[in-house]
Amino acid sequence: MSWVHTLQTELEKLYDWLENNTHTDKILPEVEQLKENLHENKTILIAGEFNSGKSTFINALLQEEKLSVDIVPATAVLTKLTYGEHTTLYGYYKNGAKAHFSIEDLPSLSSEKQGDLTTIRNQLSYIELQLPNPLLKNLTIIDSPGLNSGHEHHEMVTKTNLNQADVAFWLFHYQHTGTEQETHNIKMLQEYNIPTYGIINAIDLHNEEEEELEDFIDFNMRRLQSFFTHVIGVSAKEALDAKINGDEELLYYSNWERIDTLINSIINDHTLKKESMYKKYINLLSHLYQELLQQKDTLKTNYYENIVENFMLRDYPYIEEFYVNTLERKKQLENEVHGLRKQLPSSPIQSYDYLEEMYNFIASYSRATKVNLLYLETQQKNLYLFSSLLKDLNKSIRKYNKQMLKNKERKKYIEIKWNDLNNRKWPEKSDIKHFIDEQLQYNKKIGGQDSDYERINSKKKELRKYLISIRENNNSQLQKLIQHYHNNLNSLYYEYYNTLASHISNNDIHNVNSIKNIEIFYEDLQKLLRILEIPDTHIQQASSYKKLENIYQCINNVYKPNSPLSSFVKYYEKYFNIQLTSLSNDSPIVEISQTHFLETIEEPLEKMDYQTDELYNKKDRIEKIIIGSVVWFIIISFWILTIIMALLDI
Ligand SMILES: Nc1nc2c(ncn2[C@@H]2O[C@H](COP(=O)(O)OP(=O)(O)OP(=O)(O)O)[C@@H](O)[C@H]2O)c(=O)[nH]1
Ligand SMILES: [Mg+2]
Repeated sequence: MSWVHTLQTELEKLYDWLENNTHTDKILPEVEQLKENLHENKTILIAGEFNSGKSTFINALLQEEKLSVDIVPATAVLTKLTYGEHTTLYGYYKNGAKAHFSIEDLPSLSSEKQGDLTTIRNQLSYIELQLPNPLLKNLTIIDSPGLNSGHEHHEMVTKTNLNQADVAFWLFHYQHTGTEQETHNIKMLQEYNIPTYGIINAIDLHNEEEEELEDFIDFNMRRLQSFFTHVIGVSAKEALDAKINGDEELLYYSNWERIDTLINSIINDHTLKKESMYKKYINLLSHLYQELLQQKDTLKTNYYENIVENFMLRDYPYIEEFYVNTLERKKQLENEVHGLRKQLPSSPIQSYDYLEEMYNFIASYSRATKVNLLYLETQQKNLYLFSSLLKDLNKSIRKYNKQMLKNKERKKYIEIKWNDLNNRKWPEKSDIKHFIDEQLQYNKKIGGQDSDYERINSKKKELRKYLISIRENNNSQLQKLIQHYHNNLNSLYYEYYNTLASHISNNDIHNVNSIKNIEIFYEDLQKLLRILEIPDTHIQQASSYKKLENIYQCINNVYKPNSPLSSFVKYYEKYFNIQLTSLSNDSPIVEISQTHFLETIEEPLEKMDYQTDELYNKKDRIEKIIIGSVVWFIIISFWILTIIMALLDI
């Protein structure tokens, strides 16, 4: 994996971390910038005090006069020169927006001139000038506003964009090299760890008769050796002229050859970009460290350590005991409620005994709780009355059933008789008459049974109403009992929370949230170190990484798992998470079955209606046939007798 890829992945991870992290996202733009830089050309920053010839120097590098040059502070905006097929101008606003500008706007955008674009210029972070210049294919050049121009925003612009550079040239003006202010600014550049070359410009102004140029350079070299390993004297102005006009001699005097060599060696240096990117990354870590250090201080770990220590010694033992007791009482109350709820009938009421049992169950609570005494009294009367009504009714049913049994037997007897009469060829009239009498008597008896049956049924209805009211009394009393325990449970919670609050809020409940912040910070740091654990010694040996590790260690000492702080948060969560059990008040709907209380009632019998007229008709028909047959027999016999007597001639 190439270092570019490795660093890219790391930066992305870091970016995500910063985005999700609650403590800081301040350096997010820096990470973004670095991600962009990673894929850009090597970048050379041309810095120096105002008027030292920076823009002229860049023009000489480009061999064309592209940038504004002036005797008064000219460059007002950091100008980034990159390669492009066509000359194009972009402006990057401080808020991150990017805009395209016409190339004609370059002078008024980049230099300190009053005009229409002044307001826009003040909003810009930097501008990018794309040029089809071959040098820019390999190198990006940044022209910066002079650092002591008197315009404070020039310095700001330069400082905020320093991290874009991989290497820097510090341009001194021949006539004032290494003033106090200048050395201060050079030091600032070096804080960014950017390799910097010292260039003394405008050596054309040197008077060889006064001092050898080489001696002058050597002198300054020694003076500035703490800052630069190389100090080169050049004349940018002469070099530019020479290049534009093809003047070899002038080019020689401008000493520009040294610059060309230096630029080539920078272009060909294959480790420069990597070194520079890692340095920037380490710088970024150092900024992150500063940020996190500040955050760590706001967490006031020592303060909370003391609070927790006090809590653990003074309040914790009491609260823990109270907590355990409350849990125990809660369980008892819940069991009671559970028991009561189980008593709510959920299946058909099976027997009178059941009602009595339920009454006794409720009554058993009378001592412990506020069972309504009026309920007990009324319910007892109700039960007594119900039981006597039930007895009476059952007695009537038995009597009715007994009568029913007799009637049924009678019915069977009459039916047999009827069949018998029907089967007879010659039923006696007296028998038929007798049958009619018996049937009449039977029907008379049955008429009384119908009214008995109705009476029993209406009594049954009454009893059912009674049963419902008893059941409802019981249920509502049970509900009251459940409510009573429910209230007890609620007051238990009140008591518990009040006691808890009085103990914990003395130390301030908000502390817990603050301690949770320490926890979050601790976990975030843990994640961060894991992200930074890349197998690159560049990072792990960097002091900024070590410093980050130190912050982690500091927090770890206070907030590791099972430390008093982390235990405090856990206890807090345990104590405050006893849940209120919600008890529903609805009772199951109960079917009331009567059959189990009462004797079975026989259905009343139908009246008998045998048609006896038929029997009489049958008897008449048979009599007529017999009489007819006898008459005919006599006639025929008489007739035959007459014939015989005539034949015999008697
Ligand atoms: N004699 C001489 N004059 C130079 C040289 N280089 C630049 N100058 C002049 O110095 C003045 C300032 O040059 P610039 O290139 O604008 O200087 P700068 O550092 O970009 O200035 P700011 O953008 O204002 O910070 C101009 O008048 C240039 O002509 C040089 O090598 N010799
Ligand atoms: Mg300039």
